[in-house]
Formats: sequence, structure tokens, C-alpha cells
Amino acid sequence: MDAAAEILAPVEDARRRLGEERSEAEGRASVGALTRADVDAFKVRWLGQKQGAVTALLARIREVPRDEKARYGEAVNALKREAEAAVERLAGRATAAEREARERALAVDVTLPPRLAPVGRLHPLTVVRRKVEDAFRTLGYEVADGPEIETDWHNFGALNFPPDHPARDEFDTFFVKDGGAGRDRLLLRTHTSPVQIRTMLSRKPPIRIIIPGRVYRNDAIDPRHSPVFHQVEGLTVGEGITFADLKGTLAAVFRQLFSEAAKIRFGPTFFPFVEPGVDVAVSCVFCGQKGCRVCSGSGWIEIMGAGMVHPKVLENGGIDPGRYSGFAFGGGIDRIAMLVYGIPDLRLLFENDVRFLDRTW
Ligand code: 2NL
Repeated sequence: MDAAAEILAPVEDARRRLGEERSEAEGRASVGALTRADVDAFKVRWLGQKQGAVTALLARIREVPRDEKARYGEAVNALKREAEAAVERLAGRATAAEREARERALAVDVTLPPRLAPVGRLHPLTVVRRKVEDAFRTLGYEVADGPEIETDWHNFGALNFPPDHPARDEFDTFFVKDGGAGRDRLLLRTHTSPVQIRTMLSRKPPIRIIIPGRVYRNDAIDPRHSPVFHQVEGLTVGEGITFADLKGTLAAVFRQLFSEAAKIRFGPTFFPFVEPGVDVAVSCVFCGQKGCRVCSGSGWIEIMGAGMVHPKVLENGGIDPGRYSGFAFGGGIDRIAMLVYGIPDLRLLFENDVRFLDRTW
């Protein structure tokens, strides 16, 4: 080695080490393992004012012979620029790696299933009410509603209940305290029929309405009774409406509600607001056999009452019974829900126990 080469040897040596250190740092940067602290240490090692390798090489220029100083200085300065470029490049990669790590920590896994808020579900009485409403809507009926606090006249008088009828007794009906007297006396409606009276008074035939709603009776709570329960009643008034229309309408509704195979059966009974009045039974679609718990093996389930609207009731609704006739019917929504879903105790429908309600109805 000649003298000039010998003088430049430590610079060449340092350049090789810089290259090695730099590619080692690049390797760690490529797996995200290079930190800014690593880069700071790198910078101190090479360019630091006290112990930096480049600084040390520059200081040695004093020992270099005069005519070699220029070449030596140039070589060290070239090394310094290389070290500065390496620091800059590594700092950029470390910053990028740290940003990426921060973003990765904040990242959302969009493939995870969502955490759904509990939204609840429809009450079985709502499900049944909507099914009944839909069945009648397909036949052209409208859904009507009205007040739950009624007058004696709308609830009883207009419906042809005689003044001494047991339903009007204090023991059977909730009367409003200081709620007046006579025909205007206020009470909690015992059926949704007053809405039919109000509809007849406010509209002209043809009328086709059903009225689902809450009704009240002064009954003690037990598995089959509740002071609050739900009814759906219906009314059709028009010219030439007959008992055959009543039967055909109810038959169509039960086919839609229960099964295409459902049949209905009428038996004679009495309600003061209809003449004739009938008990309506639907064929048991739950069994068809003896020993069925739903129909007690009879094959029939008593489900509602119905009849041709009494002429006096039409008159009370402002409708001329000489020109128009109509039919009406009523049944319990709670009872239908109990039948359809096999609910053994009416109280389950009112206690709002989520262990009961949180089923698919
Ligand atoms: C039953 C019986 C029934 C009616 C309700 C009614 C209404 C008017 C005129 C005539 Cl405005 N009738 N409603 C008719 C027959 C039976 O319900 O046992 N319901 C649970």
C-alpha cells in the first residue's frame, strides 16, 4: 500500500462500516422495527460533536501530511454527506413505521360481527292484532279507534242494554269517580262497541270497520280473567247485508288467520245488540283428534260472538233500519293469542316478564 492509500484507509474503513450499519437499519425498518431513538443513536455515532466517527476522522486531519490534506478532507466530507443522507433516509422510514404502528393499533376490523343493541320485539298481542287487521283489510275493512273513557249511553244505552242489565252494575264496570249521572255518566268502556256507535253517527253507509282495543271489566285477576283485556269488534252496514254475508266474511277471515282448512260453526245465543245472535266456533286446527287439550276433543273452539245488528241499535246510530241492515261481531284478542301460541295463563300477557316476551311470536 502506498503512503496516500494508507492515509485514506481509515476513511474507507469507516465508509464500509457505515454501509453495513445502514443496511442493517434498513432491514429493521422494513419489518417496522426501526424506531426514531435508533436513528438518533445512529446519528450520534456517526455525526455527534463529541464521539461521532466522522468528527473523529475530521480531527485527524492535523496528522495528515500537508500535500495529502486536500484529498483526505474531501474523502471525509464525502463520508459525512453519506452519513447525513443515511440519517435523513432512516429518520423518514422510522417516522413512517411509527405512524403505521399507531394506525394499526387504532384500526377497526370491519369483518367482525356488529354488536347489536337489544331492540326488543313485538308483544304477542300486537302480532295477533296486526294479523286480524290484515285479514279484514283484505276484505275492504278499515281499522277504527275511539276513547277508552266512554259515556253510559255510548257503552250501554245505544247498544240496547236495558237499564237494569247486570253488566251496568257497579260490580261489573269501572265507573269514573264524580263522573256524572244518567246517560252521560263516565265509565271505562267494557267493549269496543261504542266506537261503532260513534262511527255510525258520524258516517253514512256503507260502513266496514274493525275496532281492536283495550277494554275494562271489574274482574279479579286469575289465569283466565283480567280487569284490562283486548277485544276486536267489527261492523258492516249497507243495503241488502244478510246473515249469509256475516257467515261468509267470518269464514274467509278464519281461513286466512288459522288455516285454509278452517271451518266455522254458528250456534244460537243472545246479545241485546243483535238479532239474531250467534256464538261462533272455529274447527280445531290444532288437533282434529280426541284428547286435544285445546278443544277438549270436541273439534270446535268457541272464539267469538256475532249477529245481525239490532234495528234499535242502527236507529241509535242514526241509520234507517228500513233501508239498511248490518252485521257485527266481537272476540277477545287475548284469547286468540293464548290459543294460537299455547299460552296457559292470561297474566303472562300483562306482566311483561322478558323471559316470556323474548320469544318469536
Ligand atoms: C263477544 C260478543 C259481539 C258485537 C259484539 C256489536 C256492536 C254493535 C252492534 C252490534 Cl255497535 N253488535 N258487537 C256483536 C255480537 C257479538 O261480541 O262475546 N265478544 C267477546
